[in-house]
Parts: sequence; structure tokens; C-alpha cells
Amino acid sequence: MEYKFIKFTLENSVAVITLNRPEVLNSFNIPMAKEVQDALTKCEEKNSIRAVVITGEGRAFSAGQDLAEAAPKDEPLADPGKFLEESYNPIIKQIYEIEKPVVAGVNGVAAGAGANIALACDIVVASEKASFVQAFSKIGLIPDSGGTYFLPRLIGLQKASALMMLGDKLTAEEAEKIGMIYKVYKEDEFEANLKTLSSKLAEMPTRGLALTKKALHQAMNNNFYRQLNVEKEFQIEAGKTNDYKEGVSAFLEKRKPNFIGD
Ligand code: T3D
Repeated sequence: MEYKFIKFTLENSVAVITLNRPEVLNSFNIPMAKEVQDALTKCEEKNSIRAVVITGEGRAFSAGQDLAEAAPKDEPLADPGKFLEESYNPIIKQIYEIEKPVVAGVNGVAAGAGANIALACDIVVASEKASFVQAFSKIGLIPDSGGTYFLPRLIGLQKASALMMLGDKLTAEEAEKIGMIYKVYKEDEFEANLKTLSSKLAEMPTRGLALTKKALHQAMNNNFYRQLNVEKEFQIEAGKTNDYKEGVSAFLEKRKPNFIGD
């Protein structure tokens, strides 16, 4: 598939998906969503890709649904369910299921589905210029794109309810303070830090990270006893990887490990 609304680059085992409709703050139309889905499929399929970054071009990460597409001139409003089915739910599921770490590099404002795509990622870092808005209530919709699943788990029900009902804009610094995101970087250090973080992830034991991701997902719904079994099961799997052998050997030989990702 040729990309018109995203940029897709691969460097040192890190794939970077850049949302690229800056004139409308990288809001999603269906063609852009399809391109993101295609790029995520490539990330899943290619063994050489060991970490994925999602970021935005220009001053925004993404303003969510393109409201001009949702409300075409002289036509009735589009059915919101269509956008969830065609655009957002497949993307959120791909981010959740892909067996590689996915980093949201939130370079600017992230609103509506844009905010919740970021929150679905495994690690969210942001520029100090970034902000997060659960914009849905302001247009009479409910939060979607996994937001009602992830946000209360990240920051608790009380804060999630308030942010989702009021639609207040949260600065990146505030988001970091309440545990909604991992880290805020100074604007002039954002790109370099994002690159360092994603390259580091791409050099780590990829299979182990995938199992870590899956175990954490299961922990969201398991009780304590079931989760101990999940840890045992996944640890047995991690213990069979070449990267486990390499990690232990490197430690004992006092050298830097060279992980191959399986
Ligand atoms: O049916 C369905 O919709 C179902 C799907 C739902 C998923 C959703 O994501 S619903 C939520 C949709 N998003 C929003 O409601 C956010 C709308 N945008 C804003 O609230 C603000 O733009 C921001 C808070 C994100 C940023 O504000 P600001 O002041 O920095 O920028 P701005 O001036 O509002 O926007 C700049 C331009 O981008 C502007 O165009 P112009 O005037 O320069 O030609 C604006 O119209 C455009 N833009 C911003 N957001 C969208 C958009 N165009 C289309 N769709 C947008 N979502």
C-alpha cells in the first residue's frame, strides 16, 4: 500500500509511524486509519522490526476523528459506529496485540481518539508542548478507542470520570504527575530522547518484552492466584529463548549482551 497520510520509516529495527495531516492536526479520516492499520500489520509481520513508535507531524499528535469527515456538508452526520469499526477499534487491537513494544511519542496536542490511541500504547512519552484532551463530551459523544478501558486503569476511576466528563485539557506535565504517561521531555530534547528510548527497546529481548506486555494485560483482569500462574507459564517460555541464555552469559562474562529478539 502506498502511503499518503502517514510516513513510515524503519531505522535500526525501530519502525516509526508518523501521522501526517498536519493541516488538520493529524485528525483521522478513514484512509489515514487504513494506512496506520497497514503499517502496524507490517510491524507485526517483519521480524526485523523490534519496536514501534507512533508520533505526529507538526504541532499535534492527533486531534482524533476528522470532524469534517464525520459531518460532510449538506449530508447527515455519519454513524460513529462506522468509524469505530473501520478506523479505531482495529488500530487499538493491533497496538494491544502486537508482540513488540509500541511507544507513543506525543509531540503535541492529542485529543479524542488521538489521545486514546496514545494511551493504548505500551509506553507514552510526551514533549512538554503536548497536551491531552478527552474531547468527546464536548461534541456529545462518549470516549472511545479503548479510553474507557485504559484511562481508569492508569489514573483511577475518579480522575478518569472527571477528565472524560469535563473534557479538560491536561498538560503533559500534569499527565506525567498523575501517572497517565511515562515521561515528559523538554521540547528541544524530545526527538532525541524518543529515539534513544525506542532504540533501547529494539535492542532488548523482544520475546521477553512481548510476554511482559501480555502478562501485564492479563493482570488487568486476573486475580492474584491466576496471575501467579500466568507469570510461571510465561517465565517458562522466556526461559527457553536464546536471549535468556545470552543475558545470563553476558552477565557472568561481564560484557554487554547482544540480544537477537528470540
Ligand atoms: O463519529 C465520530 O466522530 C466517531 C469517532 C469519534 C472519535 C473522536 O475522536 S471524537 C473527537 C473528535 N475530536 C475533537 O472533537 C477535537 C476537535 N479539535 C479541538 O478540540 C481542537 O482543535 C484541539 C483542542 C485539538 C486543538 O486546538 P487548537 O486551538 O490548538 O487548534 P484549532 O485552531 O482548533 O485547530 C487547527 C486546525 O485544525 C483548524 O483548522 P483551520 O481553522 O486552521 O482550517 C481546525 O478546524 C482543524 N482541526 C482540529 N481538530 C480537527 C480539525 N479538523 C477536523 N477534525 C478535527 N478533529
